[in-house]
Amino acid sequence: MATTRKLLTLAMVRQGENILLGFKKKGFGQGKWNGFGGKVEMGETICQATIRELEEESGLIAKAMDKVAILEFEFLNDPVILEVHVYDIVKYEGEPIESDEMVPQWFPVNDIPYEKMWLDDLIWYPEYLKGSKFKAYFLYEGFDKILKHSISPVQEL
Ligand code: 6OG
Repeated sequence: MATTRKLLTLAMVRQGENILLGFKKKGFGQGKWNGFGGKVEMGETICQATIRELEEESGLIAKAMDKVAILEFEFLNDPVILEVHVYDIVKYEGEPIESDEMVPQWFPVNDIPYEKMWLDDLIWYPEYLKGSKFKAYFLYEGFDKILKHSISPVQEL
């Protein structure tokens, strides 16, 4: 089966012991808490898409960011591979505001609502929270079961 790749972004906003998550009101991942992001559009760099999506979904304007991970998602019997570029937002301006897509809320890092998040988050968030850089791969069957995964630390992304 020929595969196609879709490039997506995911912005993580952390302030000390708290992390900002958005409750997805519609679209892919509806009903789940997640970081802020979406598809990279034609003519746009991954960085530009990360900044645009963060502002559209949370109202925050990224001023400095650091790429921390590349996540690859494959779904059984689906030729589309999602390649998600994850950025830690090191500096930003503005205050979180609700958008059409997301309701932002701060959570203590030791009380992340994993039961209402993608299953993969339980696997890679601890690495992110430790400050590691990594690449990870997940094979899903449907949206609620991970058949296979791997995660490996990297020096640079
Ligand atoms: P739109 O399609 O709404 O962007 N995303 C995932 N995030 C996590 N944590 N796990 C997954 O497992 C994900 N699949 C996609 C990428 C979708 C947003 O959701 C992220 C984007 O930030 C399957 O434009």
